[in-house]
Amino acid sequence: MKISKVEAMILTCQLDRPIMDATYTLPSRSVVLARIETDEGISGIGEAAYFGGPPMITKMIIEKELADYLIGEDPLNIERLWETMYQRSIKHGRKGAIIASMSGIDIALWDIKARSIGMPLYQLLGGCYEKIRAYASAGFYAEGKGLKELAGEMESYVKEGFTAVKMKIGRVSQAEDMARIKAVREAIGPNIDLLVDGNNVYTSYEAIKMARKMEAYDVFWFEEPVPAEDIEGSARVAHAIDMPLAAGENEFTRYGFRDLIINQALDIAQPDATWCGGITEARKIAAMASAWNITCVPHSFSSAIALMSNLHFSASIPNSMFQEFDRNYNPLREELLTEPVRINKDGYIDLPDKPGLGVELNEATVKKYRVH
Ligand code: SMN
Ligand code: MG
Repeated sequence: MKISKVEAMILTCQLDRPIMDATYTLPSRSVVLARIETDEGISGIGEAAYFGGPPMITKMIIEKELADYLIGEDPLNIERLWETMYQRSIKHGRKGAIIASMSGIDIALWDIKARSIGMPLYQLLGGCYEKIRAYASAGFYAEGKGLKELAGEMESYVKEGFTAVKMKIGRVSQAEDMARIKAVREAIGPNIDLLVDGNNVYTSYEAIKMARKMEAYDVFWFEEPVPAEDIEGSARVAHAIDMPLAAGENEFTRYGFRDLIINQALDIAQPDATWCGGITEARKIAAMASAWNITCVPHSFSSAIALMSNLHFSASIPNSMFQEFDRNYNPLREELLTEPVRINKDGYIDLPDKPGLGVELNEATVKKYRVH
C-alpha cells in the first residue's frame, strides 16, 4: 500500500457567546483535520490541534512540508514515518505546530492501518478497556454567567449521567473562585468527582494556598496550577498538596513528559494525541508514566475526531482513568459524525466496534463549516 494524497481541512464555527478560562477567550471553535489517501482506496482521518495559532499554519505544515515525506511511502510503517517527520523537521520543530501537525498525520495513519485489517483501533493497539469513564469538561467563565448559572450548568451534566465534572478557576480572585467551587459542589452533591483547572495562572505559593482551601470541597484534582514552563514550581505544589496534580496538556513528545515525570511535577499526565505527537507518541508517554505509577488521562478539547483519537488511545493503555469530554457548545464535536459520541447510562463512553477510529464524517457538517 502506498500513500497517494495528504490534505488538511479547516472547519470553523463562530460562538455567539465566547467562553473563557483563566487567561484565554475563545470566540470561535476551529479544527484542522488531516486526511490521508492510499492507492488501495483506504483512507484515514486524524486531527491536528492548532491551539494558539491560525489553523492555516497547521494546514500548510501538513500539506507543504510533511506531505513530501509521506507520498509514495507505505502507510503501515508508522514508526518509521514518525521518525522521518521528526528528524527532518527537527531544526524548526521539536515542539508546537510541527508536532501538532505530525500528530494529525499519525492518527490518520493508525486509522488506515486499523481499517486495512478491519479492527477497531484500540484493539490493534493492544486493547485494554471496552469503555472509558468520561468527565464533563466545562464550567468556563462567560459574560452573564453568575454562581447560579454555573451551578445549574454543572448540575445539568450530572443529570445527563456524568459522574465527574471539571470547572475552570484562576480568572478571578481566590475568594470569588472559592465561592464558585462551593456553589458547584453544593449543586452536584457529595458523590460526583469535581476537578478544577487553573490553566497555568498561579505562582506555586498561590496554588498551594488555593489547594488547601479547595480541600473543604473534596476537589479530586488540581490541573495545571502553574505555568507549563515552571516544572520546579509544579513539583513544589505537587509535594505540598494532598490532592493529585494533573498536568501535561501543554507538553509535547516523550522528551517533554520525561522532564515533567523525573522532576515529579505531576501525579496525572494529560497528553493530547492531537498535539503531543499522535497516538504513537502518546502511547510511549503513557508507558513511561506507568513506570512511575502515574495515571494517564488524555486531554481533549476539540472535534469528535480528537475525542475519538484520545479515546482509542485511553482504551489501549492500562494506566488510564478518565476521558475528558468537552461539553461546551461545539457543532464540530456534536454534528461532525454520522453517530455523535455519547456517554452510556453509567457515564462511560463505549468504544466503537467498527474498524479504525470507528467513525464516519457527516459530510453535510463538513460542507457547512469548511473554510476554503
Ligand atoms: C483547555 C485547553 C484548551 C482550550 C480550552 C480548554 C483546557 C482543558 O485546559 O483542560 O481542556
Ligand atoms: Mg486543562
